Amino acid sequence: MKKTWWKESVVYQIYPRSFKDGNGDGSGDLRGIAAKLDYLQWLGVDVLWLCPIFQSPNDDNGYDISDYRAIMAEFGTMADFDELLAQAHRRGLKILLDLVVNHSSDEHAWFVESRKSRDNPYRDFYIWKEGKNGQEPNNWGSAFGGSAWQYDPATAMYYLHCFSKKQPDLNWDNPAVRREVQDIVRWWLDKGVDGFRMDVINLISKDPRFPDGPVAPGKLYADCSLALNGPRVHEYLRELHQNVLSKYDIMTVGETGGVTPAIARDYVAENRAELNMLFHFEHMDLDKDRERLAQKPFRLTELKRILSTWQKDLGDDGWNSLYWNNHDQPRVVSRFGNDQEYWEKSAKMLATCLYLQRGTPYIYQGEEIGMTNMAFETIADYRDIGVLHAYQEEVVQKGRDCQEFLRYQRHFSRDNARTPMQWDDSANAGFSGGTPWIKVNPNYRRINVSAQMTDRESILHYYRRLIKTRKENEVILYGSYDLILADSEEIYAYIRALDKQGLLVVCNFTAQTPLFELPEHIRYSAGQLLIGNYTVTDGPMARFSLRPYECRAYLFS
Ligand code: TEU
Ligand code: CA
Repeated sequence: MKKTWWKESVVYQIYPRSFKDGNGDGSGDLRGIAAKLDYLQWLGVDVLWLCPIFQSPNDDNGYDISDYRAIMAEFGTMADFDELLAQAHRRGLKILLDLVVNHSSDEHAWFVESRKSRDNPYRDFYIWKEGKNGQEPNNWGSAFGGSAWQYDPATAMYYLHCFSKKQPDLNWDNPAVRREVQDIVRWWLDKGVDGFRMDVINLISKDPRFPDGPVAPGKLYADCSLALNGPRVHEYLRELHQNVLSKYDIMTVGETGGVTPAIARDYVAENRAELNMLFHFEHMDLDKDRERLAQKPFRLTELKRILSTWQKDLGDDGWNSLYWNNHDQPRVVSRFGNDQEYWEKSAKMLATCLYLQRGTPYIYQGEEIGMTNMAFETIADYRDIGVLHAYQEEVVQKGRDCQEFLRYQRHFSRDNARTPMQWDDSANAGFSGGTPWIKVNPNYRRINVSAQMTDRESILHYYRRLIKTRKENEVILYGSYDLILADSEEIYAYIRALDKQGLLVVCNFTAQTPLFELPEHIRYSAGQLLIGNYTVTDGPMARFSLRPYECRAYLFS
């Protein structure tokens, strides 16, 4: 397996709007990020992924871009960005930008032109279709609810938007669109950025027949995700790679829903020359019934099966991204851990379980201090377009019980991840001197960076230690992975091995005290505790009982 810097890096994801407000207007910004670079360097991460910072009307918080070469005014100026990049590089930190090119904003100059007339030179930058019998061209639905087609009276045709109607899908079948995207990517790489996270990148190629899709019970439309992994997606990614990406020493990670390990290989295998790695979502729907908007029971055996399959199948060719959290997901400690009595133990355990696997770790802002879900009380507290649209559709239109709806959103809403970063116990968690754009989690007095900085036993210090431990042990970076005790619903345990070095990782996902027993076929001579979340007095590594949410990693040879 080829060794590269991005396989040995730890990525830290920043949601700029909620990270740090530099000018007191209530919204995070680039100067705010720059002010926290020392902190990030101290933590030991290598790469910062910034969610979109480009000019945008913010229908979907920057995922609707109206100028790919300009900085969103609320976040600062291009000079602020140049300064941030220089300051980051000075500290050895790399910067990834979020490339959102499946769609643009409807306020982008291309779309403003495109909608003017049927023969506008930019008409084919987007996907326009005639209606069918006075209705939408097909039954595709938008990810945020309703049809994925919007009728535009100016030209009496419909345009496709797999997300909101302010996010029209670009037409990648048009070579001029692909050239524009290449130019944008080259422009930023020439500026010195270190790579891209590519938003819904496997949605860029639509089936030219635009066939109707299956409609789930109780729904009106087919999920637009049926258009993922379309017919020409690999051709387009290879073209982008060959013409632009391959000319720079950068990293790329695709956001790709609807991808199994078998499908993933075609995107990330080394000889494919497309992407370095991707985000799959197979472990994100484990406890979520998307169709019914309900919680479903979490089964550890399922989580293990999914993550282990990815570990195995992208073993020697391809590379995994390791994440529990991002700006679209609830907080992991509230989800697969325990944000009450075992908050600290379970946060450390979850980090250990994931970040000692093979792949590049992604830490989402606040995860390193165990930030939790937020109990928003009313619909007025929410900011996410996804929640607001769902509310209209489910509660207002379909008459669904409002409390039940809010209960679901308290578990799963994207706004759980978007509350301001908790820096200290001063007003607004030290995030902003103004009124934050979204409510601060009231638990900030207890959970914040400043308190954890001074406590060597904190989650924050544990993350720092874990990152350091990864870097010091080649077996964590490049060793093989084998799940053991696959049938346990309590313990997640696996073995990593490289040459003569072995690593045993044992994690208790419960508040109980299950007994761990090393399977007999595994031989070892001596074990040394590398990291763990409880004090361990030396004892056998082959058999011990675990305390609530305990984790241990033993190095052996
Ligand atoms: O998300 C793509 C995506 O598939 C989401 O709809 C995801 O399934 C959902 O948020 C989970 O609740 C990306 C971005 O990460 C997201 O923030 C954007 O809203 C979306 O693309 C459109 O750009
Ligand atoms: Ca600001």
